Amino acid sequence: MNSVINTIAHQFAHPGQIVAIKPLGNGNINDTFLVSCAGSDDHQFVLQRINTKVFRQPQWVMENMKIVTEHIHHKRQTLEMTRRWETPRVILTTAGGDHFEDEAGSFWRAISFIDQSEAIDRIEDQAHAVEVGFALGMFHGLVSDIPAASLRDTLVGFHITPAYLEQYHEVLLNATIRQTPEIDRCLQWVSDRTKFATVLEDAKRSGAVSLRIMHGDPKVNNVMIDVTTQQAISMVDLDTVKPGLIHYDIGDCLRSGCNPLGEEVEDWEAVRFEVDRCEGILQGYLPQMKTVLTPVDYDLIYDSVRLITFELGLRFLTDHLAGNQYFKVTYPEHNLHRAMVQFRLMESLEQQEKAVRQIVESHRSIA
Ligand code: GN1
Ligand code: MG
Repeated sequence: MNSVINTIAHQFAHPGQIVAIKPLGNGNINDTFLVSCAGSDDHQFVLQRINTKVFRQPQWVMENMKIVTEHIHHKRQTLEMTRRWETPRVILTTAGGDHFEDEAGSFWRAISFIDQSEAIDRIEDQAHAVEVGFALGMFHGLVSDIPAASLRDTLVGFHITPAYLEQYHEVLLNATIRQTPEIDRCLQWVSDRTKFATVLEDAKRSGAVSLRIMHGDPKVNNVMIDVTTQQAISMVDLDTVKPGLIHYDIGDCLRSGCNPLGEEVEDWEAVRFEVDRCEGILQGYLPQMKTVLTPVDYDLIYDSVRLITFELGLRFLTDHLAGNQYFKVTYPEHNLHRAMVQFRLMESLEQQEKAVRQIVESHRSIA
């Protein structure tokens, strides 16, 4: 066990002797560890080092997280539910703080691990798709009565596609770009869609849609699945919970869930947007949001998936061109390949626009 991390884990009020610490998940931004303790039912917790180059005000991340988890916790108790639903809780330090700052200035915090659950990277079957959609609907429903203005903007510009486009243009002006067929293809993918990039922000400006609380990162492996029942029991990774358009969340959940090959696949040309998965996710999501969603929200679902897929491709591409400053990489072209996977997924979605719109329509008529 790494002794530095072990010392840090001991700063948090843990329930028993710490017996193991292992890296957890494959996050692109923060460093995450699973800490196991002996002699207690609450035997595991999640320890994270927040990337403060990305989250400039990490204490705001904690503030938002506490408001949201406490709200969900109380509201959950008032709901008559026959199935399990859990919320991660912030674990305080032994001194009573919500984080620990080490000598190097790193910002550490701990949250509870959802017992008897697993995070699955890709959707395995239709039932799993429905569960992933259910989880996002449950989350959005539970936070729908928190006024957007009561949370901080912890990551300015996060999920505002035109802002990413501006950054991209700035990087293009300043970077020396090696023209390869792959880069050329990416540049083309972007330039063909610059007008489209404003679709959600235009809708916000015109008042057609408004700010709510968004999760910010509702990808498949942020939905915890009960190991016994295989039902979704929690939405985790609440770092990006902040005021925003939930359309980006709906889009992101579909972007992640309908790409069976995953974000890291090498053969980007094989990437497809899977319409059946989209049907499953919406079947899990929409019925729970019946009373929250407006007709305009339904109108924007197809565009939202297309937009967030474009946006993530653009973010990976920009980071590649800027020298990999934001997302963790394991080789120099990593972000370029990730960008190509997203752009190819977007293209595949575009080819199936009609089918996706039809699925949305069929649910709108039920609602
Ligand atoms: C980042 O670190 P992780 O994997 O939880 C990113 C998301 C992207 C995701 C793509 C704060 O999330 O926006 O969708 O990578 N988070 C941030 O895998 O930028
Ligand atoms: Mg995340």
